[in-house]
Amino acid sequence: MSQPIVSIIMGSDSDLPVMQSAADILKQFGVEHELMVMSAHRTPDRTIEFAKSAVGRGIKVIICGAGGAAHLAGVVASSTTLPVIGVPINSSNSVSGVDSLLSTVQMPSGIPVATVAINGAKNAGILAAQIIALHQPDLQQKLINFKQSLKDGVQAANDRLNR
Ligand code: RP5
Repeated sequence: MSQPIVSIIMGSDSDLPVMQSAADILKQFGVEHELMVMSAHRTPDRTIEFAKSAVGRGIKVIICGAGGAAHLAGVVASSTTLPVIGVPINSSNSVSGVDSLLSTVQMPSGIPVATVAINGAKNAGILAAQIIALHQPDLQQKLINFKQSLKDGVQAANDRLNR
């Protein structure tokens, strides 16, 4: 297996059904990634250590998913200069995910987290790929093809409606 350049981390393995979508789309684009469970609350030292060592391990983008009082993305962003993408998760103990959304998106000035929609792990993966593609023309082409497929899907829907 090659060196991962995107880390996908989540607060609990109960977040995996949502976060798997980020891994799936990165796999589709051929972007090497790793999946890990760590928690801002249950394993705070491990989380800070992960964030501090990510650049040195060759990671380029970090995707963080968490539910409830979702502090994982913010804590990671506090300890790295890498782009951090936050996925608010509607977990079983969550208030429809709005608690996670606000906990992830409402960061203090100076410590940004690029927050996607509640359970928006697929978009997090796409955004990570778009960041990586800034320096990878072959990946850029895959993203162009992907966006074209979305456009084609809309055209196909219109063709079906007017058949
Ligand atoms: C959060 O609490 C996790 O990210 C998860 O979304 C939620 C519930 O975790 P578990 O109790 O299922 O481990 O920290």
